[in-house]
Amino acid sequence: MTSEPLFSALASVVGQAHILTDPELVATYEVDWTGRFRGRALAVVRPGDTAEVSAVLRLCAAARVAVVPQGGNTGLVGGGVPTDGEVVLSSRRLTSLTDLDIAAGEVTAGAGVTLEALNAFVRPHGFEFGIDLASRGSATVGGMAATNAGGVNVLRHGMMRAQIAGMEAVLADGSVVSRLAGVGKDNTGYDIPQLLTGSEGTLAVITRLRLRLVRSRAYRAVALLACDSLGDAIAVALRVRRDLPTLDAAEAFFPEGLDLVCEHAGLRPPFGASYAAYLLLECAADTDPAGGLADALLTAQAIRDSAFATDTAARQRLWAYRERHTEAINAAGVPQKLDVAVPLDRLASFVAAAPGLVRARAAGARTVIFGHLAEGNMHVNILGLAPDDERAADAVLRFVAELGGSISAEHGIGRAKTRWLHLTRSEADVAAMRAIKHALDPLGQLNPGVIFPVREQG
Ligand code: 2HG
Ligand code: ZN
Repeated sequence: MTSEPLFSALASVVGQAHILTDPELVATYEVDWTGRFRGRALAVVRPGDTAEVSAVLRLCAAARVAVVPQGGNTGLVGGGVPTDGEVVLSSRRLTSLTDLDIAAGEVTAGAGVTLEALNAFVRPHGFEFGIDLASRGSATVGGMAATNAGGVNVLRHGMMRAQIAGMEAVLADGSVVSRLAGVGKDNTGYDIPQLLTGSEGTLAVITRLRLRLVRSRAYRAVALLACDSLGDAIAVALRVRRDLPTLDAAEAFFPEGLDLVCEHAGLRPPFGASYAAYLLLECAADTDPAGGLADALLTAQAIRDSAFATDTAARQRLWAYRERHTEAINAAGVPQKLDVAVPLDRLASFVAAAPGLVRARAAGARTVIFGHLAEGNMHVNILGLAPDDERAADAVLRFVAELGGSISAEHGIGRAKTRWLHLTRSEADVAAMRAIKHALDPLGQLNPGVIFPVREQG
């Protein structure tokens, strides 16, 4: 059947300029940031407000064409790209920023507002957003809510879920659910915004968010520390966390990743020698936290070398060693990305064992690990594998499950991890999730193949 009637109905809703079918224009929406997940979209539709999103979903449901919601397309598990013939619903035009409430520290943002744009809007008023991540220039708040994004400040402010005071979203049949009106307490039944947070576009299309903000801190201090083992780095991080409520970030990386970053970005290594583990700490406060951070580290004998920074440029130079891992890895090849968490007391053994598990299944593969130490969340990136060779991934994820961890700590299940969902979610859990999916999207219109394998959907 021809798609022309659907295209012209969609064009009459969003305007001809905002339905893209030209393969050249559609191409960037069809592939994810890593280059691993690619598909074919029937069209890309860019609605300009909630009413248009609703009309688009109604038309697609009537035509039985599935819809893939997409924000900044910075996801890493293939959850925002089409497979074969879906309509991509892009949130890029949903960029309203309204109702900044200085007293409550809240703002209402369209789903397509980027993290950078949100911060630019609220910073002049003394606020910032509690989540920060390297893709801040492109990642949208709608995508961050749909995936319950984490980032580098989770230890202080929690994940995206904790920043959401309200939400407006459109269900698969076009109906609009909304809890944006800001009362601080509201126990009137199921909390739909929280249900939709982390649902990866499978239950609804998020259109607007009521977001909690945090107060900007005037001073920041960063320390990059070299340690002889991850165990030492964990001990230092836990101690600083206990002593300094100003601690904002505690990130870890290792020599393999540091070498790759330095080579890719043309950076000089931070220290004269190479060490087994690196720990990056950042404190933020209303008064200069540098002295307190240095004092807290003075007695930590496990630190072999250190670099400190307070001004913005010097802090960014230290952060670059951590933040540029993702791009450096991608420049080296198309990675398989495992985003896992294990209990902190098992983290060092996990990191020690993971590269061996990979090598045993793929002798030439290269494993690069880095991540968010406080949550035991490590990004295990495997380079040098054939795209469909998932034996190494399988071994690592099974090991994570044995250790009592999570097979996806922050990026989500997407299309990449559906076959392993059962490792850490029980049959009853998955059945309950399917029942929710079926109740809200009985035709399986939204993001088929994400979270649940496609055939078992609904
Ligand atoms: C980060 O922590 C992101 O920088 C990306 O979650 C992780 O590239 C990755 O594997
Ligand atoms: Zn991360």
